[in-house]
Amino acid sequence: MTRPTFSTIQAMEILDSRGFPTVRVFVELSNGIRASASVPSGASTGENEAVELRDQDQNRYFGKGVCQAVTNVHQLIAPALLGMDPFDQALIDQQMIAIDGTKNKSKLGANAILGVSMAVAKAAAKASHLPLYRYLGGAGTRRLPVPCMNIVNGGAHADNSVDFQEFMAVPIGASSFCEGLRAVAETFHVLKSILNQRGLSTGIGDEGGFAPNFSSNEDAIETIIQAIEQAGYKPGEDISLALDSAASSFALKENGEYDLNRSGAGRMDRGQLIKLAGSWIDKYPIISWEDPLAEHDWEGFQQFTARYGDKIEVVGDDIFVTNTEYIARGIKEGSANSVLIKLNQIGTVTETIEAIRMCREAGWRYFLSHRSGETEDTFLADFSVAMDGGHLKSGSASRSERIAKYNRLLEIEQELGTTAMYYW
Ligand code: 2PG
Ligand code: MG
Repeated sequence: MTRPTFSTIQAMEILDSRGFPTVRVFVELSNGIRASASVPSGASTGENEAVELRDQDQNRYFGKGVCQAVTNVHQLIAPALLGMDPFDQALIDQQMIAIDGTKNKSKLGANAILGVSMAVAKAAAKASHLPLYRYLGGAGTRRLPVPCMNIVNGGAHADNSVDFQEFMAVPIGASSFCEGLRAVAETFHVLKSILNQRGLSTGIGDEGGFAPNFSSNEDAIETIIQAIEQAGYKPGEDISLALDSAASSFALKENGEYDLNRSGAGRMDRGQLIKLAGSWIDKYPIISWEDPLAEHDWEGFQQFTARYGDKIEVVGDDIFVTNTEYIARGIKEGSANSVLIKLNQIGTVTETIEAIRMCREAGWRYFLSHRSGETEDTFLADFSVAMDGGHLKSGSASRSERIAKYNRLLEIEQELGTTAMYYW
């Protein structure tokens, strides 16, 4: 077989799930195969994330346009890749990193680079006549992730009284992805009726979870536990809880304190915040806690992990930004025991795989994640299976850009049939 090359690489500006611009890339191979990929975008972003290039033209989308990133795909990336072999994912990604030449992809834009990187992988999978998860993961790929469903949204993802950003229901006791998804989707619906009965809002946040004004952060967690029970499941056995504090979003720049002002819990220092988290870990069936402290609070992360790392998964998101430089430091300092993995934090498929490799070698976990700004692209679903990660968050049982990933996982599970595996 003659190996195909790229015949065209094109990009365009589309809208993400929040109605803000993002990049979609189309790749066509010399054998006529076509693929496209769309880039997600975050709200609670880590300071060291790869740069999402935005036009800053206040006359368009409040400065959030991505025309420059699109132009960069056409003028700087496409000409350099046209003769290349689409199966050379690492080389293609390396080439884009070299053209960019900056440490944080600020010249081309991580949104431009990632769009191409993902579209290349999809085109190569099609050219191999393999599903994307099989192409990226190889012959042994058969494990479905546990869907950590973000059923209550707070923090930067909602306008409510909840300081912590995400409260996820985690179906650890299910026998399959499909049963796990059912358990947490049912919990989501029961939660809605409980909120209704209490006269609380059932409006949703950016990731499709409910975003009512609970009387406290603890009220949020207790209401979720009530929903799990009323849905007929046992908290801690069938369904556990995972939290993402996204603590960088309520950390005070001036003195490193934390301001839980949305719920009215007030200011606290690192020690008090760790103590508060600890009291929850003792009391509630929490299995995983992401960003319990802010991205600069390496010492706090270390203390938290030393205290609770044996009991729960301590996940670093903003602190590591899917970047091996920061993950290596975290491993050395014992800052966590798991890394949140977001493709657009680092900007290429290859570097994302590198981050995962580093976690595996250190005996750390890794947790695949969507962004608060998403599209209908289901790349993440295939990627999570390919990476054998076992943990995935893709929002709630609401909003099609979230459900698209869960639905794709249902398809993959069906395709894998009796060979499919599922466990936390
Ligand atoms: C997070 C993510 C995804 P955002 O903090 O983990 O849930 O949010 O995409 O806004 O950074
Ligand atoms: Mg996070």
